Amino acid sequence: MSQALDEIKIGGLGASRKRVEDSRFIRGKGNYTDDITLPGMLHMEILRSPLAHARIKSIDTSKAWDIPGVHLVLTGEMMATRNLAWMPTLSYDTQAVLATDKVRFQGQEVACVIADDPYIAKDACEAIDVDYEPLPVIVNPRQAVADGAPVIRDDKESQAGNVIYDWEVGDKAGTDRAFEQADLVSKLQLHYPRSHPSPIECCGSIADFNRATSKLTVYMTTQAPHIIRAAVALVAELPEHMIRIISPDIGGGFGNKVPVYPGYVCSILASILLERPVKWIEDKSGNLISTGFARDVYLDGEMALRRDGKILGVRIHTDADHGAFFSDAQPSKFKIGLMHSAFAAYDIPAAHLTARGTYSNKAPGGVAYRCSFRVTEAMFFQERMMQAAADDLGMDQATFRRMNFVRDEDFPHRTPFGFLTDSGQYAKCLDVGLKAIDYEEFRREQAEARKRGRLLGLGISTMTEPLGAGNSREYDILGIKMFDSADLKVHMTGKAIVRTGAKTQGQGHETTWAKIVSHELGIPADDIVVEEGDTDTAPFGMGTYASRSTPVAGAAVAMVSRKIRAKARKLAAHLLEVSEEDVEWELGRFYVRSAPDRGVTIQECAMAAYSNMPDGMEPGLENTAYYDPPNLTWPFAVYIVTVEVDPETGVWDVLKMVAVDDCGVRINPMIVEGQIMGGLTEAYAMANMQFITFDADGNCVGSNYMDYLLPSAWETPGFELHSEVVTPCPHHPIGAKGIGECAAVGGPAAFVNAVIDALSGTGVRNIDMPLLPDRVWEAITYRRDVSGAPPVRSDD
Ligand code: MCN
Ligand code: CUN
Repeated sequence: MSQALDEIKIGGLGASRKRVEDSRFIRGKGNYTDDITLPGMLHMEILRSPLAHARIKSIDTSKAWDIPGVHLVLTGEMMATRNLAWMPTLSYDTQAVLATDKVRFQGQEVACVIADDPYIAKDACEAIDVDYEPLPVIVNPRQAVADGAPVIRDDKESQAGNVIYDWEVGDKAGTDRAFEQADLVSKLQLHYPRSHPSPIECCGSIADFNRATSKLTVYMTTQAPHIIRAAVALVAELPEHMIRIISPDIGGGFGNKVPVYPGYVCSILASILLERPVKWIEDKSGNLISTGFARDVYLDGEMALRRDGKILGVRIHTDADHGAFFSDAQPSKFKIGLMHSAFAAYDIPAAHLTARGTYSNKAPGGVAYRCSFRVTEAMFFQERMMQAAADDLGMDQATFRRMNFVRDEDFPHRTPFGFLTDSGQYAKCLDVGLKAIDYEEFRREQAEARKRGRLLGLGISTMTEPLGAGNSREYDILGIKMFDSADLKVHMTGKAIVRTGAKTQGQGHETTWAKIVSHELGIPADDIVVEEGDTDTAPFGMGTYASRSTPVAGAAVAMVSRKIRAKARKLAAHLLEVSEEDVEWELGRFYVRSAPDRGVTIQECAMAAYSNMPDGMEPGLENTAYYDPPNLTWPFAVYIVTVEVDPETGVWDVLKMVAVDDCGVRINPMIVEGQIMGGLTEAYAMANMQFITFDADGNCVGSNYMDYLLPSAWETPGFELHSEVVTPCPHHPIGAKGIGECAAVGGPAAFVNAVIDALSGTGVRNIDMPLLPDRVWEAITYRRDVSGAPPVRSDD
């Protein structure tokens, strides 16, 4: 008779366990970087450039030094004496820590002051006198490659112009042939604007160098503490074992906290020089103008079509504006991230993508923000192109997608750009979505409304996202292979601690990793504590971004649990006095095959590991697993939205939105739903209201929260979520696929497609995001596409 535990009751897989971390967050008891105070701690503030491009003629810091309470004023010149004026980026470029020769974007770090408190430091920054000689400014790729364009990176000897890379992937000849055979070629051009993750907590660090022990401890807001440790070791030439990076609670990352920022480096150098802890907490505008910008890509594509709707081939050209420094974190093999995941869900014989990256006088930008290395742009373009092609063919949007989907029986499927997708039920997800939105009925209503001058629209977007880099064969950052790890220690009373190389920033790892251990070992989730983010205690890992935690670190948690179970089995055999082969496992308990009533619990095995192990067995019940996934995981989703556009004002409202997400096995359904809701909210904000761009002088327009709007519950529409389609990942130990970014990746195109659909018949093919009322109004009134590409007029 089975005495197995009820997995849902103990909080294992499938249980909608409340997030354990929330009990401290909602009580205001979180421990964020800014909550930490160390004895003798000083405070650092940064002076930023008001100009986008200018030669620095001189910097006079004498008045700042004279202010009582100032301990140190750092400039680029001083950094240069220690070879720290420049630092390497995660994409094999260099970035100025503090400007020496020129400033290259508005908001660039020019000097730092370290003082008794942040107010003195701020005042002292204002007392620094910088003499700038303005230079011509570049704010888009067209200007970057124009004849006579100023060379932004004249610091690099090998850099002749402003092009960072020219890159291509796919089958050029095959694609050319597809276009020759096409009955119809559909074209689309658009700009995916800059967007900013804007986590509630800004970036910051507290560096604490102890001369007596030579140990450097840095508390910092980073999504990838081990990469930072390696970077500090290499840049500051400190021994790696003497560096401890602690990433405490993080108030949202969303990609903003992946890069290495000058503020971190300056606080570290200041602490080494002053031998005191130095705290730097970025202010909101500093965060918004200088860190972690995403997107800024011009996409120009065309699709070769057969009259019956079959897609024969796709060509895409991308121009990415990276700002002044190429500082994205992305796998080194792929210059434009995973942009070539575009069209992975569709069965397309041939495709070719060319990509060019250029410098501009804007803050470093590119990869970060809920995107798995530019998948956001890829899926956005894909679904906007699908809509345009269906319209050009005069075909129904749903039918056109369904007929081109990779079919369930065709997995594993090689995408036209070379990825291997392994599972999914695309048509089924679409059907669930169409039913939920009541597709046929809406189309009828839409036609009726049109007769009365009302503009209703429906937008479909699908996305399949490659989540979980590595495998290590293909994916590395700066040569460091992408795998992850988990370390599990079961104490003698059967309670446990699990640590991983990932770093939660709000995703709920403290809740979900415990559930995986529960699922594998039957230890109740409440008996397991999860810890991440301390490089002295956590096993080496590449951190949390690209929704890689569940696919990689989560898999490592399952694998280390299985190692523990294998040892516990030996202990059980010893306790039950039978041979190991006679021992069976059920959740939480080993028993004798021939006598199921005779058993021992996992907790009894744990006690034996410390008190009664068999002769010759190593004591203890602990282990570590490194997991190198065989493939990425490929979640799929369908998002459908209906809108009404007011033709008089261009204002549009969401009528209904449905989301069908298939992320394989859901570890914690409630957390998955939270991730989807959050992602859809961000998608809505990007599509509807978030405006941050640049004028011709390189001034950052929209660099405040009056223009760059963070949606609250008030303006966010309701979302209807569907979870009935579950296609387990064939290679993940528990069948899970990533989910953290899906809705933000696939969501934006659904909104834009809906608004464009509402305008059908006007000839408008594209309005660049955000779809602000004036842009929609302009499109309706003048029956023309509306571009949002910079430069904008500064009074916009
Ligand atoms: N999960 C699950 N079942 C699945 C998949 C995931 O229960 N089949 C759970 C996971 O165990 C985890 C959460 O959902 O608790 C997200 O998992 P995953 O998809 O693995 O993503 P990561 O944990 O790697 O999170 C990264 C992802 C990224 S890249 C961005 S950007 C983003 C996002 O998560 N930043 C966030 N969501 C965020 N949510 C919050 N609150 N804060 C951020 O900064
Ligand atoms: Cu691209 S933002 Mo998330 O991968 O940290």
